[in-house]
Amino acid sequence: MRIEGVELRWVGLPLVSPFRTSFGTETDRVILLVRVVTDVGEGWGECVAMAEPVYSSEYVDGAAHVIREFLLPLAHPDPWRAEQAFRPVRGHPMAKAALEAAILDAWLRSRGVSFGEFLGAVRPAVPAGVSVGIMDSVPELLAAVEGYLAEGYLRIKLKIEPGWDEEPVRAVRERFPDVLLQADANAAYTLRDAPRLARLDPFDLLLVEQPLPEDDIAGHAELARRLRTPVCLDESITSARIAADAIARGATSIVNVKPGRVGGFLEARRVHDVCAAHGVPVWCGGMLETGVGRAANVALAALPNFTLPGDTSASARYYREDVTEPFVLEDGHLRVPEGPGLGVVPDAERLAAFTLRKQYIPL
Ligand code: OSB
Ligand code: MG
Repeated sequence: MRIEGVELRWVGLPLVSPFRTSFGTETDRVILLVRVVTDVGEGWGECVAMAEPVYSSEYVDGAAHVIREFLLPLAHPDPWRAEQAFRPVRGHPMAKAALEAAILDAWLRSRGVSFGEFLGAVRPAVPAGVSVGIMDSVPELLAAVEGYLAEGYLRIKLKIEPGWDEEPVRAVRERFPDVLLQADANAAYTLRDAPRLARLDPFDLLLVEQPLPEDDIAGHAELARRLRTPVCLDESITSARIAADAIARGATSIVNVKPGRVGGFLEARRVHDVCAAHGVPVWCGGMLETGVGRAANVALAALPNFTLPGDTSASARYYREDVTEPFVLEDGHLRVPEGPGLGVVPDAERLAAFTLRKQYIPL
């Protein structure tokens, strides 16, 4: 396989409803799609960076620049060699993950192997949770949660921040006593807020996700000692090595795995493996992906140590129209695609309709 060039494509998709987190409100997603062109076929990857550097330091235009100027010249058709070749470029895991995914998709398609088979999927479908944004009022939140449960979602995650934590969590728990429930703070608290976070303990949460800043492993370890609710890290876990370190220090007893955050699917599998070796369960996070990123995430979420439902929701939770055929909930699950590579491709017409800008870079 020889890489002939890469197309970068900026896609704009309105969200079905605004998504508010402790770091901001998303109403439209700008997504960078990467299409690798090789002598034996194409491959697709989705960059999960957001338009602005508010979840992590990466952002769409920065990622496109890094791919074009620094990663593409180093690219190799063998996915492991590509990953190695990208190492001299510091950081930029989302840019690396997008290009790696596109190369991996082309490589797998040329071999007739699916992402699921390649990664080691052990389930034909994965249980779906849903991440519910911060709302203007508790009644509005309860209505949203009720709607998602009626659709069949198997786990609810509530976004929290100081001032929107105990009250909404209590309300959801009282109204839905048996639902699998967890909370995500996106680094909105400090260790001084430990007593306030401990007030979530009575509500039987599966976990509280990333309460403290991403570089505060020691703080999370101290917080974990003070909470009954298990602490789960998202933003902090940027590699398998950091996952092992955070586990050893007692900072995380469950791990959110996002391939974009750790630099690719090969590293994501290593995070899964190192967590499994420590008896730490993992679940698949999300970044409001289109069907391109979702297809690969769903395959990853079918690995054995993904024992909690992920933020792998159906296409309709995010977008009125997806760029691929939509992922749909079946009995609360998403089916793992079975075709070669991602098992899905963007629909040319819809893709063209949503494209804001594109650039082909021959190698
Ligand atoms: O922290 O998990 C997060 C979305 C964008 C950025 C960060 C996060 C999220 C979500 C939504 O929680 C996950 C999804 O449904 O894709
Ligand atoms: Mg999170």
